[in-house]
Amino acid sequence: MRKKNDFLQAFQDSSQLLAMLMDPDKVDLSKVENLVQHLPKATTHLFVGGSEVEEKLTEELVVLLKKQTELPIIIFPGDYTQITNEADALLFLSLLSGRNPEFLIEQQVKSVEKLKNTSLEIIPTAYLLIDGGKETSVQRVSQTLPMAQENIQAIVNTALAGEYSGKQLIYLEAGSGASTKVSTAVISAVKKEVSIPIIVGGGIRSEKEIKQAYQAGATMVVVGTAFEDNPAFLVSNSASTSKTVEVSK
Ligand code: 1GP
Repeated sequence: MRKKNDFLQAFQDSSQLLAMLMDPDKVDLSKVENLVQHLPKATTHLFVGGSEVEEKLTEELVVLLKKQTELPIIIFPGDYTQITNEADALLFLSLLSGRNPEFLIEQQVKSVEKLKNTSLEIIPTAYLLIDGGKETSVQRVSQTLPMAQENIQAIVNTALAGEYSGKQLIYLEAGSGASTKVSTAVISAVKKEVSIPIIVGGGIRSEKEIKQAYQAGATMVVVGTAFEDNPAFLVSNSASTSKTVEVSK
């Protein structure tokens, strides 16, 4: 039995969702409890996934997280092997910014055997890689080029093509560790034209940047690297006395 639309519903119920992204390849499983204890208070969801993750690691992390938190866990897969029924929902991504059939449709076809009897809520998601100022792992693994931030019309048209194809969410991705995040100009231009909710991630490191993304039109912001480096990053932005928490490998 597939789950009801709790994840999508969250986008109707709130205009400011915040997901912390955990890459199973980077998280030290023995420190998950500590990691969960230091989640920013505003966190509404956990994303689990990475560009290249050894099979089974995702499931192990999800199972551990489930023991520590009731936050919904969403699979944000770099490839179909990361899909696990232990999570609550799956971003069913199509990399619409690129022209590599492997990430437009082939990975989706490969995932079908895992999904036929799944309990995961499956969310068709238009995934757009936007230039983050440096080569990111999404670019390297997908062998596609990001869209230029200046090419706003092409980004908007690609997002609209996603909406017209039935995607339920638009994900504007600058890439993990991006030096330039998706600009507010890009977010607001997409927001103006599309009617489905927008997720923004890549290179976002502070509360100020999270707020800017919401103000521009993102309904959900995803933070990975800043949280990996220091789970107390949101606190440390406002209180210089907070301690760094060691959690990664
Ligand atoms: C989620 O890939 C991003 O969309 C995460 O990026 O690691 O830079 O936060 P960061």
